[in-house]
Amino acid sequence: MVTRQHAEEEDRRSPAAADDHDAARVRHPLDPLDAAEIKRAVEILRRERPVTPEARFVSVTLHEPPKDQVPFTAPDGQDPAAAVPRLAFVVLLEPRQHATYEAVLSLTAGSVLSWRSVPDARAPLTPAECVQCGDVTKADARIRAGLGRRGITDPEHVRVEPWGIGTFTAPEEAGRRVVWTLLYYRERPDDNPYAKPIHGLHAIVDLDDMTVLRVEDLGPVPLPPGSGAYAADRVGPLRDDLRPLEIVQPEGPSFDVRGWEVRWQRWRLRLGFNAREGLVLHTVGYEDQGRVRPVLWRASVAELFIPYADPRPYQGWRNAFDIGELGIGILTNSLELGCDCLGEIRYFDVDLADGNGQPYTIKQAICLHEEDFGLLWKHFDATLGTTETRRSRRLVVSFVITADNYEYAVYWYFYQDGSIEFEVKLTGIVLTSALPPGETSDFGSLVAPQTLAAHHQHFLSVRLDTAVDGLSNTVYEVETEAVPPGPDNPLGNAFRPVKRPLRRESEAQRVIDPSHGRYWLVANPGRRTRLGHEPAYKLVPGPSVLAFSHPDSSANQRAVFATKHLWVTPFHPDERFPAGDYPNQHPGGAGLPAWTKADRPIENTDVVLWYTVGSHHITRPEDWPVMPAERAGFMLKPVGFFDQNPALDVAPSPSPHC
Ligand SMILES: [Cu+2]
Repeated sequence: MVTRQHAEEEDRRSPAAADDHDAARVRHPLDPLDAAEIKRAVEILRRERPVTPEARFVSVTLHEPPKDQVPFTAPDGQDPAAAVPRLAFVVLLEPRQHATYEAVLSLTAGSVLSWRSVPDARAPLTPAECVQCGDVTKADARIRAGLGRRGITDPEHVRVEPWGIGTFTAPEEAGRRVVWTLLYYRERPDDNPYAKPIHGLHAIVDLDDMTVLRVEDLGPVPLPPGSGAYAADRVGPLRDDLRPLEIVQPEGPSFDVRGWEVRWQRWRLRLGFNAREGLVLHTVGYEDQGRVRPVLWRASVAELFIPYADPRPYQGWRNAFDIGELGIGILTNSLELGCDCLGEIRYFDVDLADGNGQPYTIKQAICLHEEDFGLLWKHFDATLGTTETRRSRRLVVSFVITADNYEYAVYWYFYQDGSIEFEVKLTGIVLTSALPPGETSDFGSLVAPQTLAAHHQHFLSVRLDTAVDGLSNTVYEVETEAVPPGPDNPLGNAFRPVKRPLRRESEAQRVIDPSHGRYWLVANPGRRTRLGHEPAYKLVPGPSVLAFSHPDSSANQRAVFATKHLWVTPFHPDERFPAGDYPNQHPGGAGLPAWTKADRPIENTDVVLWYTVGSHHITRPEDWPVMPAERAGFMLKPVGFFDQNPALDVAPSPSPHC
C-alpha cells in the first residue's frame, strides 16, 4: 500500500553521500549498513552474479553476525568490530524471470557468500512499482471507462493504492506477482482522498510485467459529498487559547550517543534499522553495581497485520501485511523538530537502497529524547512530617511510518526503575468505502454522509529475543489463584500467584487473561540473586484482542500469529518473521505455525518471545477526517532481577520546593 506519497517524499530524502572514507571506517558489528556499504554491496553483486538491468532491489540490509561474534557490551576503548566481517543481505527480484533472489555478501572480503532463487516467493511491493502500478491503472481504457461511468473525467485527480492480493487471484493468474487496487478521488488537490472512495472499480495488476490483467467494475455508487479536509487552512477558525509550553534542557540531554550506541542513566543499548522492520534495538542492558546486565538481545516489530470486517465483494479482500508485503523501514517518515518529538532531540538518519540499488537517506528517521513522566516514587512520613519525592524521567526511542492512509508511531520507553515499555500510537485516516445514500452497515460506522469506515484490527508482532542476565532463559506463565477456604485459609482471604514453566513450543501459545492477572516471566534459571530469586523480567500485557476472522479464512491462515498473544520459540537465526519470510501472496502456514510444529523444548535455553499487540478498531465518527492517536502496547518489568527498588538512588529534583 505504498504510495505516490512516498515517491513524492523522495524530494525530502537526500541522495546518500557514499564516499570511500565512510566505507573504510571501522563499524560495530550491529551498526546498520550505511550508504557506502549499500553501494558496495550492490557493486559486488552486480559484478559477481548475473543481475540483469531490469532487476529490482527490494532491500539491502545488514546480515547480522552470529551472537557469539558480538560482545554484549564492549568495554570502553575495546574495538569489537575488528574481527567481525561486515555482511550484507540482499533481496532482489528479476521481473522477467518472475524470480526472487537472496544473496549474502561479504563487504569485508568483497565476495558473494550465498546466492539463491527462493522458490514460490513473491517479493514485497517496492515503492517504485507502486507508483508505476498507479500510472498503468490510470492509463487503462477499462479503468477510464469505469471512471467515466462515475462522472470522473480527470484521472489525474485519482489516487491509486495497490494492495496485496493474498490468495484472491483468479486461477489463470496463478504464479504471477499480482496486486489489486483501491481508487480514490480528490475534487481539489488538497482534499482528503479517503473522503471520496471510488466504489466498485478495481484493477488487478501484474507487477512484474506492469500490465493490468483485468478490471472489475461492480457498478457505480455515488461519490460521498464531503472533502474530508483536515489541514489547518481548511478547518475553519483554530483555537487561539494555548500559551507556549517549552521543554528546556539548558545543559543538554542526559544521554550519551556514540555511533549507534546509547547510554542513559543505567541503560545501555544499541540502535539498528532496516528496510523491513524499521527500528531495531540491540543488546539492551542495565548497569547494576558497575556491571551491565543483559535484558534483551534484540527487539523489533516483525509483522503488522490489518484485517478488515466488511464482507462485501472486494471489500472482503482488504487485509494488509505492512511489514511482509512492504517493509516499515521503507515507509518511515523524516521527523520534524517540535512536531513529532519535543525537547532536546537527537535524530538518527538511516540509509536504505532504492529499487535500483542506489543508496538514499531518510533524514531524522529515528528520534531519541527524554521526557518527564510524572511521579517515580513518593512517601510522606506523617510522624516525621517529611516527604521524599522523586520524579520519573524516561528515555524515548521512536519512529513513525505512513502506510498509505494510516500512521503507526512506535515508541520504546526506558524507565529509571528498570522497566521498558513498548507503545504504538495509531493515527492517520481510516480506510473508507462509499455507501448509497440512506444505507448503513453492521461492519463499519458512518463517519461522514455516505462514507463507511469498516471495522478492522491491527496486530503487531513484537519479536523479543530476550537475554535476561544471559541467553539461557525459561518462560513461566504466572496467574493468581484464590485458595479454597479450609484449615490453611480459615478466613477465605488467601490468594497466591501460581507459576508454571512453559516447557515446549506447544505449551507456549498463550492468550491474555486479565481476570487471573496472567503474565509471563522470563527468568534465568542459572542464576540466583542475593534473595534467592531467579532474576527475571515479566511481560505485562496491555488490553488486547485476537483476530475475529474465521480460523479457516484466508487472512487468518496467513496470519496465524495473530490467533495468540504469546508464542515462545527457541532462537534460530533464520526465524525472524512470524508470517514467514515472504507473506506477499503466500497461502498461509509459514512462520510461527510452521516452526512450532516441531514442538521444540524451550526451557533454559536461548528463547524468543513473540508478543501480539492488538488494537481492535470499531470505527467512530470522531476518527474522521483524521484519527486522534489510539494507543496499544505492553511492558517489561524486572521481577527479582534487582534486590530492591533500583531507582532508590535517583536524586531529588533540584527545585527548592522538593
Ligand atoms: Cu484502525
